[in-house]
Amino acid sequence: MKNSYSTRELAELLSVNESTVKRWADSGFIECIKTKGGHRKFPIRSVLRFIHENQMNVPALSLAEFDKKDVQAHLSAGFVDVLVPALKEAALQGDSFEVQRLLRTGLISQPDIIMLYTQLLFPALVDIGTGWQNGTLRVDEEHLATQAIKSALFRFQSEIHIKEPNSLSAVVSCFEGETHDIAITCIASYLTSEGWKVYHLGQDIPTDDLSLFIRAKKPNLVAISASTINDERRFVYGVNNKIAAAAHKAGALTIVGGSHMPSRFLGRLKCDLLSDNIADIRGIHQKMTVEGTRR
Ligand code: B12
Repeated sequence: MKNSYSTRELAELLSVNESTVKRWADSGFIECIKTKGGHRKFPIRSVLRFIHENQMNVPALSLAEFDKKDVQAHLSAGFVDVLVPALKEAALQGDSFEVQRLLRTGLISQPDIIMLYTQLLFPALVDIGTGWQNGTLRVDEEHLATQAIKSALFRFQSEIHIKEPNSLSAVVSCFEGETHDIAITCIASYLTSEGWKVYHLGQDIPTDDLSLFIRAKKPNLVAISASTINDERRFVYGVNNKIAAAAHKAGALTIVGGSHMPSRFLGRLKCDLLSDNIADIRGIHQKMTVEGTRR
């Protein structure tokens, strides 16, 4: 994949006239830089954002570097799972730039961010976790892979199209003691792209501090992640009496997610939704934006 495109190259890539590309650039639809000689240059980041924003299908861009015909066919049909082995391998090598490149390649075939993370990133993580569990991967190898993925996700965010602010805000956080924060990082990525103001607090936030934060920011949504819960009583008490209470006072919806969350805690948590799938956030977003426009 190239780092930048000239006007002619971009016109060819998008199958439009050069004059169309120039018009888009001059109207600010697509970001470009001017060279000393006055020529327009389109950095790959701007090109990707433009394609994503306009939901364009540009198979040539994602497929260029994959020789194998079957991989190309899968990608052009939007099946990004063919990239999972490559992403896992790049993560295990600690190559966060390659992980980012694969996410970018995936985004072109699968512009739905939640689907992209679910089909491409999560299977690689689950595989890595299984390797650690059955002893084929050491802890240092697993940590290197996780760090590569987190760094890649951080940089990848700047390549995603961000919609206009929608005046909704969310606090996303791990429960006290929880260090698995990739799910909420992906949730933060999705909500940010949909125009939300997101306060992403990350791992292991003390319950009292989280409650104070919610009271101070008065968000519309509080999304908590908890998968490794050692003390169930403390968890239920913290969610019900501190977090959900603070969210309720702020008028926010509360969603608590994590592996086996619905089956393990159904009927025990005073929250609006228990979930084991980040795709549920899409439903919440749609519901809240529809309600917002009705008001
Ligand atoms: C990376 C990783 C780590 C990293 C985390 C780094 C980080 N910054 O996230 C490190 C190395 C720190 C780590 C530590 C540990 N880990 Co770990 N880890 C993993 C691994 C490989 C990937 C986790 C991940 O990101 N998965 C992908 C995400 C998307 O999955 P997820 O978090 O479960 O989210 C899904 C749902 O739960 C849900 N969801 C989660 N949160 C939310 C929130 C909302 C609002 C919603 C809507 C949905 C939602 O949506 C997602 C699916 O769509 C998994 C393997 C696996 N199978 O996942 C093990 C895994 C989760 N870890 C495990 C364990 C045991 C541990 C440790 C206890 C190990 C130890 N002995 O120290 C510690 C726990 C520390 C703690 N208290 O938190 C076990 C958990 C088993 C269990 N359920 O009890 C797993 C499954 C590995 C295994 N196969 O045994 N881990």
